[in-house]
Amino acid sequence: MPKSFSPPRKVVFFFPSFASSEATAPLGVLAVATPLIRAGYQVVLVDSTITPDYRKRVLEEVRDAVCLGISLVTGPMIRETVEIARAVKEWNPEFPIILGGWHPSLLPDQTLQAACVDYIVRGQGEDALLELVKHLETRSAPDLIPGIGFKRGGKLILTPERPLKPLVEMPPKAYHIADFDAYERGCGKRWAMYTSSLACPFNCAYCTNAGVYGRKWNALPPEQFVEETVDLTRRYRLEMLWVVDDNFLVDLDRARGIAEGLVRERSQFKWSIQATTNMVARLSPEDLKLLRRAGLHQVCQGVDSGSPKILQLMNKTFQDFDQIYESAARCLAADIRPSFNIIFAFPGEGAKERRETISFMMDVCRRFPGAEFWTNIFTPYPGSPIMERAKEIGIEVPATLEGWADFFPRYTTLPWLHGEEHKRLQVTREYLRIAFDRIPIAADTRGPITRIAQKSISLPARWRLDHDVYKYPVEIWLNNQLKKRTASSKPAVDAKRLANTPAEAAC
Ligand code: B12
Ligand code: SF4
Repeated sequence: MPKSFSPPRKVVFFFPSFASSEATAPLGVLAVATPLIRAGYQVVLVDSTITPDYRKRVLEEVRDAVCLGISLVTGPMIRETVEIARAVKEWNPEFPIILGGWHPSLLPDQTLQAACVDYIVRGQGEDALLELVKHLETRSAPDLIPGIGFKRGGKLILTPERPLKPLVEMPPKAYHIADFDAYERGCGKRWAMYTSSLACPFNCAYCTNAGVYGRKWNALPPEQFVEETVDLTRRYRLEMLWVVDDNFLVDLDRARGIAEGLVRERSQFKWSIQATTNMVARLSPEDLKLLRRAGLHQVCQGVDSGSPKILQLMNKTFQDFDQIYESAARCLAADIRPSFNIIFAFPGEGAKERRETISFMMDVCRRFPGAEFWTNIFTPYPGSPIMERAKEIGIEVPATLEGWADFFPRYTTLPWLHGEEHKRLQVTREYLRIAFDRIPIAADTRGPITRIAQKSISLPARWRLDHDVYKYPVEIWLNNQLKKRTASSKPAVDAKRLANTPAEAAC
């Protein structure tokens, strides 16, 4: 007897671009895809970074799908989120659109208020999305699905929070739905992200993490880390993994176990981690050498300010300057690159504190060649402790989903940092970029002449930073000319159409 044919049940995901050539597969989407695939759904991912005609692709793919899921963080990703959601609604106002990820998790009501959004998922999405998709198919009541939001009769309804699950109970991510060839064409490197722990025990004033994952750190055991990462890198021929854990080093024995396991397995890939400086400073030189032998090549650390006063205001008294210097020295001795982050213009930072930070950065870079700094201007994100003081510090909080698209210091300024002062800080940051080398993820496509020319302007840039002089910024003009020689815009590659994903594949 011929088998009866039922069309594949399909869920389409859209990942809006964050306008970076350093893109790789979006881990949030890969995470929520697995339970769907295991339940027999076909999953299609359209990532705008590697799909120039993303709008057309989404509109084609949704025609025979159950719903569209979009993953986003606060900021410019909202622009394409709204563009795509509106385009789908124009085609079919009844077609369900679900938003998940950090922004909807932190601002569920406001996100749901947008006319083009039907459902939001708060926090971990693996179980919630599967239950929601099943509800869409059966038309059962969504009220009993924890951790979601929906609309009924013009009213917004948020169901009770879904308790957080430890990472070890989560299924593996569906890496096979990602087109690593296309990401490699855009970035020049073949790499992926990997999560091995959730949450962070600290509570920095600008950080949103506690709002989504709480502060109870939990992690995968070393054996699972080793087995999964070795398999992943071999299966997809990846040269590098960025372990996106907030604080990889909370459990030192686990870190040692991972390093020993990778050495035993003769793993070939490089990896980088994020950890607080106090945790890094706890590692002995032997620990760091072992981690290096296991492929660790970079430790990203949020130093955030060179001013003790600002660190106090940031609630970062868990780290001190000795630990930062110690961390730089020990990492470099083991041939691991220490990458430090700085946040300028945190509320309370004045000219004196900014100078302190710049002098501190210069001192670290001079004493520890090879250490690098990445700087940002403070952005008050929803869900962070500082945001509770928004009114007091003069921040106008956007009232709509669309309003958050521009809520980003590159496009807006802060009440205490605007006009000439804002310009001056941007010029200072540019000089910091010129003064000391930083190694991005994307392949370095600079020719030898560009490299030598950039090196030669680093000396006057350092002089300017030492003397706080930024008038007539000729070096910046020169650097921009040099950058034009190697400039790459949003990668013009199209992801190959992903084959229908068989339910039993890979996860
Ligand atoms: C990797 C990463 C990036 C990468 C993204 C790469 C990529 N391809 O995704 C890059 C470097 C580009 C990036 C950029 C930025 N990032 Co970022 N990033 C992260 C990081 C470290 C990991 C995210 C991740 O993949 N986690 C692993 C996955 C599995 O977890 P998840 O994302 O939470 O996903 C779960 C749920 O959220 C949910 N979910 C996610 N998507 C979806 C979709 C649907 C449909 C559903 C139902 C559920 C769902 O289910 C998932 C599984 O449980 C987080 C910190 C963190 N600890 O998560 C910060 C973080 C997300 N980033 C943040 C920020 C602020 C930024 C920037 C704005 C920083 C900046 N100032 O430049 C930029 C955005 C730039 C832009 N143009 O928009 C904030 C977000 C704050 C906020 N309110 O949104 C975080 C939380 C860091 C922090 N502590 O402040 N980031
Ligand atoms: S240490 Fe990092 S992840 Fe932890 S609370 Fe502070 S900023 Fe957030």
